[in-house]
Amino acid sequence: MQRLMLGFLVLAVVLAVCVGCGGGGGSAIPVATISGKVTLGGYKGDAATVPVVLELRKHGLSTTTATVNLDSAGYYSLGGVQYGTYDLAFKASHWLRRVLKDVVINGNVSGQDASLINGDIDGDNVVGKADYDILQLDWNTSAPRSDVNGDGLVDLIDFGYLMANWGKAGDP
Ligand SMILES: [Ca+2]
Ligand SMILES: [Ca+2]
Repeated sequence: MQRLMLGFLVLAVVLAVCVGCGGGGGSAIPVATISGKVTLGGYKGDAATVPVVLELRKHGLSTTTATVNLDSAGYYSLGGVQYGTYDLAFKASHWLRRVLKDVVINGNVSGQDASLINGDIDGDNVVGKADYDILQLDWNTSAPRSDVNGDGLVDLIDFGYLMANWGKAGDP
């Protein structure tokens, strides 16, 4: 009888271990938090009001997209990122895309900083004529899409940023 009890006990332990290690088919990929600072070029407004779209392009695998909120100093943090090697693509409304390549995540990673170039009003990742056309339409208004420097008015200063960055393209 004791031997039978012992047998059940061993069986129970084996089952418990199996549930712990193999229940999900071994698919539990560890996750980490990435963080850094996004510099919104030429922006006088509050960075905390500008959502940044962060694409996590996992090499040879999927791409997931998250929207990160900056604090007023431009810092962000994103948790739940599966371990792996990624290209991190940052894009915000009227800024060009910036891609940080070959970022290895095998634990929490800080210092993933991106400096974004301003002036892409229509969001096609190039600063040029199409952006100028929209700026003209919004001239002397407070339209956020064309208020490139975030001072509340669409004027010569915003036009100046377009001129300064004219012809530039973001990372693909
Ligand atoms: Ca554009
Ligand atoms: Ca402005």
